[in-house]
This record gives sequence, C-alpha cells and structure tokens, in this order.
Amino acid sequence: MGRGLFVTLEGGEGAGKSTLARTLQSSLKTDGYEVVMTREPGGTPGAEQIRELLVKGDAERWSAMTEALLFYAARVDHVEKVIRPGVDRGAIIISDRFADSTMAYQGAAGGIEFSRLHALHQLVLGDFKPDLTLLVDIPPETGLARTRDRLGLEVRFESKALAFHERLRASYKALAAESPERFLILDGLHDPDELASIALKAIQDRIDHD
Ligand code: Z5A
Repeated sequence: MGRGLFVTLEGGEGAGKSTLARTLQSSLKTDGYEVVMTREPGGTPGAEQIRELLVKGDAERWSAMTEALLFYAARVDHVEKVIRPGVDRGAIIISDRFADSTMAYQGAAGGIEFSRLHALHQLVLGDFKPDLTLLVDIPPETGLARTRDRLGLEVRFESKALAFHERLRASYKALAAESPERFLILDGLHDPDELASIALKAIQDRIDHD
C-alpha cells in the first residue's frame, strides 16, 4: 500500500468503539498491515495532558466553545505527530474519535453553530479528514447502561443529561447523511464479531480502491 488509510470510529458513550478498534487492529495486523491505534482526545503526550482537562471534573466545568478549542489544540498535535506521518508512510491509522465528535458533542449537543466549527477546522487543519468513518449507532440508554458500572474519573460527558445524548445521536446520523461516501453506520446492538466483520470489509474495500 502506498499512501495509508485514516479510519475513525464515532458514536455515543458505550457504543462499542474501543472494543471494535481492538478487534480491527488485531485482524489487520494479522493480515500484515502496519496499524496504529490511537484516540481522541489524546494520541500524543501533549494531547493526553489536554485530555485530562477535558474528561475529568464537573460536567459544567467548561463552555462548549472552550471545549472545542481544547479539543482542536489536542487534535492539531495528534494530526501533526501521529496521523499524517502514519498515513504518509502507508500505515492504517484507527482513531477512536476525531473531528466528527466535536461537531456532534460541542456543535449539535453543545449548541455551537456548525459553521463556526467548520471555520475552526479549516483554519487549523484545512481539508484534512478521515478516509472512512465507522459510526457505531446505539440508543443512549443502552450505551450509558454499558458504561455505568465502570470505575474511574473520566465521567464528565457520561454525567450529562439524557437529552444531551439524544441530540448527540441525532446529530451523528445527520453528519453521516451529509457525507455518505465517508460514513458507514453500524448497528451497535449487533454482536461484536458481526460488527468487526462488516467494518473489516469496508476497510478492505477502501484499501483495494486506493
Ligand atoms: N469528546 C468531545 O466532546 N468532543 C471531541 O471532539 C472528542 C471527544 C474527540 C472522550 O471519552 C469524551 O470526550 C467522550 C466525547 C468527548 N465522551 N465521553 N464519555 P472517551 O473517548 O474515553 O469515551 P467514549 O468514546 O464514550 O468511550 P466509551 O464510553 O469507552 O465507549 P466505547 O469505546 O464506544 O465502548 P467500549 O468501551 O468498546 O464498550 C463499552 C462496554 O460495552 C464494554 O463493557 C464492552 O464490553 C461492551 N460492548 C462493546 N461492544 C458491545 C457489543 N457489540 N455488544 C454488547 N456489548 C458490547
């Protein structure tokens, strides 16, 4: 493979993105690809430090715009140091969340106009976008129930009201409808192996096509 592939996983809390990412990574490695598994916010030492500010503490700690700026500060570091160099050397980069999360969480659910977030993206990353986005769709009640018993401090977003999570789900579907060539919607209620096999086929199709 010459140029690599940039794949992102998106969806609400507990949709099964991390589980899917791990299976994709191991299957693609077995097939001989260089795979870089990464996440947002995070993926570089500096971006992981910014993550600490974002995912911990009180739910109303930051305004949606402050959040968006922090997510983009972390994202630029991540793209510059991990994603772009990986794609350039021919690797498959799998990122658990990317810019669509900002559109859904800070935009539709948080109330910032999409045009302002598009302008921010354009200013700092230009037209850079994923080659393929796997949207794992799940009713928020089911996703939140899956994560409820989890121990830990990273619960800032989980603690927001159910209406916030409903807006989030609707906005992800709208984003997918806007860019059908980039998105594949997966039913998060399906068995993890079934989800992985559909996702692997979509990734293989992109590799064969490029
Ligand atoms: N955020 C934002 O607001 N703006 C941005 O721009 C970005 C992010 C980039 C980051 O947290 C938070 O930041 C996130 C959005 C916000 N909000 N929250 N919370 P995160 O990335 O660490 O959190 P997350 O993305 O929501 O991850 P998660 O809660 O761990 O969900 P997941 O990765 O989609 O699920 P999972 O860990 O794979 O699975 C959850 C449980 O379900 C686990 O017990 C699995 O065994 C089980 N599972 C998984 N798949 C299945 C299936 N298919 N069936 C049954 N059970 C399953």
